[in-house]
Amino acid sequence: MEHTTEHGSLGERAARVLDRNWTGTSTVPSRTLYPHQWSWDSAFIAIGLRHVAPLRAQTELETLLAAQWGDGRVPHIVFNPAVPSDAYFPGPAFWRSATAGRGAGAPAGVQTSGIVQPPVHALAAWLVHRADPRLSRARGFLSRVYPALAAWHRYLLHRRDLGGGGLVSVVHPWEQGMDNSPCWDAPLARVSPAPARAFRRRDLEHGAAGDRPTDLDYGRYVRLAADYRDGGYADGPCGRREFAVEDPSFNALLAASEHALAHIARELGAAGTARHARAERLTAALVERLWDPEAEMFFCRDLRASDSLDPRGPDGSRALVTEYGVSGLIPLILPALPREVAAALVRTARGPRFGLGGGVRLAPSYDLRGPAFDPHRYWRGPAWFNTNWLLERGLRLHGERAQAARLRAALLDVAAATDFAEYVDPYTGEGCGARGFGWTAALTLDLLD
Ligand code: 2M8
Repeated sequence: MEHTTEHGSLGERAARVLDRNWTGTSTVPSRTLYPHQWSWDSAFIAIGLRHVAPLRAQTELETLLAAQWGDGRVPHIVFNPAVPSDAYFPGPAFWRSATAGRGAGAPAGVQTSGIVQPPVHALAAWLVHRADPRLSRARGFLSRVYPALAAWHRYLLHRRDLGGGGLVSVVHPWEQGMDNSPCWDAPLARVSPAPARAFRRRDLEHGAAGDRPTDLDYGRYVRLAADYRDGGYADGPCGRREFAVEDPSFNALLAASEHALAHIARELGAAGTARHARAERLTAALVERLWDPEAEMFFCRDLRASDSLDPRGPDGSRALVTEYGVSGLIPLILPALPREVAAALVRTARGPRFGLGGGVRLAPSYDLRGPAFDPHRYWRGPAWFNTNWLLERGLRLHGERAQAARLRAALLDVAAATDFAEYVDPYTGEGCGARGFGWTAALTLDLLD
């Protein structure tokens, strides 16, 4: 498809979206639905911004890291004080970071949430540096962000290895980022929802109810977040959570970012060897704990389901949630993935569940044949640009050039046709959710480069 219209080239249109979403220090995912700074959105946005505004890309990451907590966590939302506090739910009055998070070292000068999101930031920082190394060196960009990124990874690896097997657990579906994925249905079913009268959703003022999570989902999100907050956002043994899941995508992104931290360390004159080794250990732990060779898929591990099971016995596998979410394909981004695992994942991506071999425009967020598949409901089927961008990278990394090129072309076509939609129907490419969405525009710029 030709990407130039009377409104300018696709790259110019994408850059204009990022200009409109820029607040002066960071970029909002959407002016309407998400009017603050989101953690993994900012990482993807920086990856695109680096091509058109490298200084802004560096600032994007620096702003986020300035809100880091003393214990190393990078909060999933940094609230913009200029936006009315009830514009988004749950807002600053719900999270109460400065008070409830004091024990965990929440910063005093900025209001944030208390949960995290996938650690894409070191990967983003490295890519941002490489786009303009002269500017980066002149500003000391890497030497400023490196300690914060190292502390962030340390927090995840030391405070969040709740299963004790070398992988990080998420304690809320919002942490993993694919909020209402069917992968969470079983672990969430144990959580008693907060009553609907206890909160007021704001998302439905900007998005169609049929494209968003249900009220029951929200009740459970609110319950989990409120319990975590009321426990002072503590993670250690006394902070035992009702929901604790090891997720393939979250851990794969941590391993990819650990490789990126190794590159950053080397650029700064240190040895990166230990970090590469850690990334490889994470990759090995992913395969050992989450890979199912018969299914040819990575699955989530529900730590609470395994509580009653002997983790060494054959029943330990029952703790795997055998739903095919796109999260299970994301480890394809890892260079140290065993060759046969990578080949099997490519088969799954091309097969009938994800359709990349034919049948869909973009890979869905969930199994096309799964019982819970819904082509329009948020993370229960629609195709998203960040996950497809990661798959494109993974396919290229493992030598699947033609498949990657087809996916890249489809991403650009769909982004152009939907005015940078938040997510799309995987079959038709019809846009859903917000338009002028931050990471869709940013990753378009990255693919165009
Ligand atoms: C969505 O999540 C937020 C909560 O964090 C929401 O639904 O209000 C998810 O798609 C998440 O992955 C994304 O980072 C966020 C902002 O784009 O929106």
